[in-house]
Amino acid sequence: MNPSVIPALVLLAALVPTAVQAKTIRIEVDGLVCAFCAQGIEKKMKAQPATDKVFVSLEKKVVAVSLKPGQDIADDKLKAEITDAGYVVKGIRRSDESLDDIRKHVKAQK
Ligand SMILES: [Cu+2]
Repeated sequence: MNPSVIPALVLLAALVPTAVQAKTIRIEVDGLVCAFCAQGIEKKMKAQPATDKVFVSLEKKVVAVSLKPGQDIADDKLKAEITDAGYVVKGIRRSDESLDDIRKHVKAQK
């Protein structure tokens, strides 16, 4: 191997895990109508081993979960948990934003 490419490879190896690992999952949920819905879904998300913290916006129908370092929850698992509780998952998006940032953005969104 050409020695000049080694620093580039080392850099790439250092960047890849942080690029892949999401900090938070933002889920758009249909059917959240009252505080009991919000509470129930928060409880379900908190019961996941990879969950650090949960934020639920009843008004914007958004559930956001911050993940423990190096951990994740599969989309299928999220969908199953939310569907079983009687709600409809409209979208799942992973993000590098903190839960606080998502909370701010959701509250500001029209
Ligand atoms: Cu409800």
